[in-house]
Amino acid sequence: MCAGRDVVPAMPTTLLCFFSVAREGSPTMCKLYWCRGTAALAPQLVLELGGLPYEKITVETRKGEHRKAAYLAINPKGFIPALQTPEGQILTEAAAICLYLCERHALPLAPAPGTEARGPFLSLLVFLTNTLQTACKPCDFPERFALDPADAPRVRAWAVARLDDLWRMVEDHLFSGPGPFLQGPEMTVADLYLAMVMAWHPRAHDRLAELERVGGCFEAVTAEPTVARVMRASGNLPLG
Ligand SMILES: N[C@@H](CCC(=O)N[C@@H](CS)C(=O)NCC(=O)O)C(=O)O
Repeated sequence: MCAGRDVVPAMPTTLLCFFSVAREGSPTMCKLYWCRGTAALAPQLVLELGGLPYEKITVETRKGEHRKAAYLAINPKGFIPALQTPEGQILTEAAAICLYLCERHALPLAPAPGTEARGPFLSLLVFLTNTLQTACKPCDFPERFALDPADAPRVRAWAVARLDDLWRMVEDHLFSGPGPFLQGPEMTVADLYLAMVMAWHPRAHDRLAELERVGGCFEAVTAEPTVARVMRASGNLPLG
């Protein structure tokens, strides 16, 4: 069940804007199944930075709408986000949706296949989604990872410590080039991912202050006006 629908017009951006503008209801428009504070933010940022018109369909996880039949018919895994392409295909997995949009619309938010930067970019993005993003869940829902509900606080403490180790790994090993972004002066989907996942950190302020390169990257990503607007609107900025 979708709580709300709004059609998001193509946004002019300081960075990119290559697309023919589709009208409301146009068959060229994607649908993004979205909820505030979720991994839907990354594909939303790609859509917005690309100036792509899309229909945003809100699925309220707090009301359990992601587990109801209407949404399970879209994504049987019951996770947000999902993207319906203009042809009607349903895509899931936030990072895959981001890559799909970049490829389909030749967005300069990812090094092109065949370039030297492409392999390291894929390694970064898969680490961020597969390891860092996944490590956030036991911080947010420790009870799901505890056999005994009484253990949830200890599971959470362990999960936050693990998250901190992973962020230290990003700081010490994953940046290449002069910054401010992970691969140098060009912002990619991996940087959007870094900002999204950091914004979920229960002690983001502290981490950003102590991790110089991560902090610089977060600042550069969120200084981009389209990113700042979207993150503010979805409650990811200012950091809590
Ligand atoms: N691997 C999936 C994970 C998606 C995911 O876990 N989404 C969360 C919101 S960030 C969700 O739907 N949570 C609902 C739940 O776990 O019940 C992706 O990256 O798209």
